[in-house]
Amino acid sequence: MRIFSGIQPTGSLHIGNYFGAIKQWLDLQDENDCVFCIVDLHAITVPYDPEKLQKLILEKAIVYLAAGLDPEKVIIFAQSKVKEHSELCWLLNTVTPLGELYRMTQFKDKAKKNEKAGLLNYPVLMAADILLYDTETVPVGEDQKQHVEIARDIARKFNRSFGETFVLPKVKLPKYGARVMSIADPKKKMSKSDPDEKSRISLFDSPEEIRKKLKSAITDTGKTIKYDELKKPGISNLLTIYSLLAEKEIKDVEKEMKGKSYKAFKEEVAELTVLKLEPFRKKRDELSGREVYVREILRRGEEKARVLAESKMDDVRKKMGLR
Ligand code: AQP
Repeated sequence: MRIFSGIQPTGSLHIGNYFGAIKQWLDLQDENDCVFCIVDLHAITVPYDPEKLQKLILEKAIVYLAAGLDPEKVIIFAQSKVKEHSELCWLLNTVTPLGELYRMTQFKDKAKKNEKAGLLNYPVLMAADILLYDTETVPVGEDQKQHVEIARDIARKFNRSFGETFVLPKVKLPKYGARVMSIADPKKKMSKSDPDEKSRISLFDSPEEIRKKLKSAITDTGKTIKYDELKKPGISNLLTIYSLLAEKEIKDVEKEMKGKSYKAFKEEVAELTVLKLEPFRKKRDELSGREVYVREILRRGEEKARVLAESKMDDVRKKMGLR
């Protein structure tokens, strides 16, 4: 199966990105043809610092490798290096109804602060990323489900107008962890752009930072450690995080934590998080000193991706009467 997914080189990756996206990628990399992109063209749809962009791209490549993606098995590259993404985005714009773009939840949220055409177009570029590689499956977190669905609609519309060209992609969400919530406000999803640093656990937070953030995690006025998203969103989120890290069912974690105070439970979550994130930190430190090697992986990935993208675009241009 062809798999495609990506992460924006914005901010530092958190455990939500890991459980929503990267963990699924690790499970898929052995048996499938995987293309994992660092979507820098998406990252520039919100205000950003051009001076820092290349550094952030390299950092994300390091995260992919530190998490365990094997560059011998998967293609890793930066989106802007393969020009076909932008070209296909433009062509897909010609079949995409504007009304559907205005309905996208992420656009509505982000446009409050920054209403730009690039932000409205974000899902069309994402459709181009996915359709360019004949992708069958897109493993992402829940917030991206709507964007994969619109990519499928765009593919259908294009095929209807110009003849069978694109595979219709399907979204793949993890069974648990598709929407890890903020630990400072468990009604919002954990996000790298949240200005409150205490809202997320980043993959490379130090043990002290992890302990401090979890100590101040929002719970409720009750006493029982029980999963109930509506009445106990904070505790439910912490139970989810613990169960994902421990690879245990939530009901088993509830039993294990029965009778403990919220304070003691938060300490347990913190210690397990420190333990489980330690290998990431070690691998990242090791890879940070091997910049040339990481750049070479991106370069090789880019070459492989370009071969696939060029061949697809030949077909698309022909179908559209552009050659
Ligand atoms: N809280 C989350 N729980 C589960 N999955 C999540 N993802 C993001 N947040 C959570 C998934 O991570 C992948 C990469 O996300 P992205 O870089 O495209 O940006 P995003 O979805 O917008 O993630 P952030 O962290 O909220 O970044 P900002 O703040 O920059 O917008 C996607 O598969 C996403 O579903």
